[in-house]
Amino acid sequence: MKAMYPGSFDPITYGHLDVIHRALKIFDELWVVVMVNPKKKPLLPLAKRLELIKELLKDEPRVHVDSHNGLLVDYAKRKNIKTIVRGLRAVTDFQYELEMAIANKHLWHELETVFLMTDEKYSFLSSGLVREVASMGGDVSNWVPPNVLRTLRDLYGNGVL
Ligand code: COD
Repeated sequence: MKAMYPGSFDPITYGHLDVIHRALKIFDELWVVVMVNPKKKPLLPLAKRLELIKELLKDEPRVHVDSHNGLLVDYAKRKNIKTIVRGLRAVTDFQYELEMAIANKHLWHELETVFLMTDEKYSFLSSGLVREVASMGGDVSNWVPPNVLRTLRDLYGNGVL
């Protein structure tokens, strides 16, 4: 069975990677899709986010990394993927995730959203936190993989290492 894990991944964190590896225990194939989120102005360009994720998942033949500009359901329909994987960290995620899941279901009734609980050790971790701490020179090396760290270092200087 195939599933899709959509997100902004700006940048990808160990929290995202944990969701991906756990999703692979449930699904045979996973499409990790970097979406253009009209509500968010990204730190990293789409091409960079894609490159980082492809690098990280290059040895995982069951993962396909792609991008999409437009409605999530249009991508899902085109690829005939009927399951979306999302991560849940805290109650603060719930309202947003619920709205998205219901809206997507309205747009394509065959679509189901499956939620994976965050691993306890990543429950505080978000791309936004990484961006904020890195931009102020804080150490994010426990939160993002080395290729992301290098990208942030190039952007903000050596303080993040
Ligand atoms: N532990 C577990 N899960 C995590 C963690 C963590 N530490 N960090 C993030 N996650 C989860 C998030 O909860 C989310 O489920 C997923 O990983 C991706 O997170 P982000 O922040 O990278 O991505 P989002 O939330 O910005 O993605 C939103 C979309 C881009 C998917 C959405 O805006 C979208 O679908 N846009 C396309 C247009 C569209 O179809 N809109 C209508 C939707 S109803």
